[in-house]
Amino acid sequence: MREPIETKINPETAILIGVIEKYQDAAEVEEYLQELAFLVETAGAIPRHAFTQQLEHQDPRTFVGSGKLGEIRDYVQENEIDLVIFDDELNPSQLRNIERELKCRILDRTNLILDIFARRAQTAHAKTQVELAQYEYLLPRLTRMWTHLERQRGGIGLRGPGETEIETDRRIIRDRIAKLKEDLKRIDKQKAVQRKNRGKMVRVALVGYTNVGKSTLMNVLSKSNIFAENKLFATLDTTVRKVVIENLPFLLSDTVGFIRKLPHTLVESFKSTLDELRESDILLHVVDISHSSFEEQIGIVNQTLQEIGARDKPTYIVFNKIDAFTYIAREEDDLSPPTQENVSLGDLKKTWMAQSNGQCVFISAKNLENIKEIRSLLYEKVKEIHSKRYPYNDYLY
Ligand SMILES: Nc1nc2c(ncn2[C@@H]2O[C@H](COP(=O)(O)OP(=O)(O)OP(=O)(O)O)[C@@H](O)[C@H]2O)c(=O)[nH]1
Ligand SMILES: [Mg+2]
Repeated sequence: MREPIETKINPETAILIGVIEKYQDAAEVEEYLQELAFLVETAGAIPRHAFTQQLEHQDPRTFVGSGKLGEIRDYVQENEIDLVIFDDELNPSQLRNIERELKCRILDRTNLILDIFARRAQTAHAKTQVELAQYEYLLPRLTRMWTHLERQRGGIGLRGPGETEIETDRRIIRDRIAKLKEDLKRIDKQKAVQRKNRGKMVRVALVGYTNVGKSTLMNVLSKSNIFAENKLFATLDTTVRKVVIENLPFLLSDTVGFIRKLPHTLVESFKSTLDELRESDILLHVVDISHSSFEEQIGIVNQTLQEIGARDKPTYIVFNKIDAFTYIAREEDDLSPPTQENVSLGDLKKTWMAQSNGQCVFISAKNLENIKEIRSLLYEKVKEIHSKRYPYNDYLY
């Protein structure tokens, strides 16, 4: 039931919608919408405008209030917008109500992330995982009317499973989900065997928010050539490389990046990709220190690690992109309290070094700064585990 995908010549235009809830400040939501705009660009559309509304809570019927929705509808019509994208997961009835009102294609954050994953998936494994997540998302939302027409032309959110005759589709989709789950079980088993065959070598995994430079660092450390670019979710499949520092061999893996509100269906179906993290001995948590909300990103990664049961591993933070770090120095006579953007790299180093007992590094994977430091941290930590695991094998180092 998959239809061929047509590539459109003109990129689609999109507007973004966010709600500022009582406990949030506007700057935070602004930041979120910037991230959503980056996701939209990664998916191949052009973000034209963002609408926000301050509300006590998201509207249970239409996400934003009805006045705002009218405003959005006028904008969509006047500017011939193709897509309206909401910065949160909409439930099936919200989706229907909003579609009825706006009469154009609606995507939510989950759908958008699923679409990007679908484009990025290269291997049969990743494709199966994404397809499963897409069907799981689609099943309760099958009553949508717009996608049906628009699918014929292709476009964001329409790749992968589509909607045909709704009732028969439900059954077909349920069968398909069952089949994909079986396929995944089989692949998972193969993967588990592969991982077992790697023996007892110490395993280190790179984790972190998307686009922080994990693959770039992997390339530096393992002298390989993994795809890295300034887009979200450049990596979907785990890559494992053998790395040797001095005489000490270990396995290094590069994994899928995390993001705020990573769709639950994706986390579920990426279980075996995430097993790589669960089964590693050491995690290197890569952070983009040049990003204005890097601290929040650290929190999101830690929370995701917790959810997948990999929070108890020895974890070392690698602050990357120090070359791109900027801050606003304060005037000496400025007595207002310093904000986060007034903190210098030196101060950040002091804080984090103290907090982590000196067990973190500050590097630029791009400019090859402080690579020696990260290699010696790795050497020291891998050696500790290696010597426990192979107590008689001390000639290695
Ligand atoms: N300025 C600067 N840019 C960097 C550095 N390291 C990586 N980048 C850039 O950051 C972008 C993302 O790098 P990737 O290595 O693909 O990041 P990733 O964490 O693997 O991203 P995903 O696989 O999408 O989760 C690329 O454009 C890199 O060139 C660095 O030290 N400094
Ligand atoms: Mg990557």
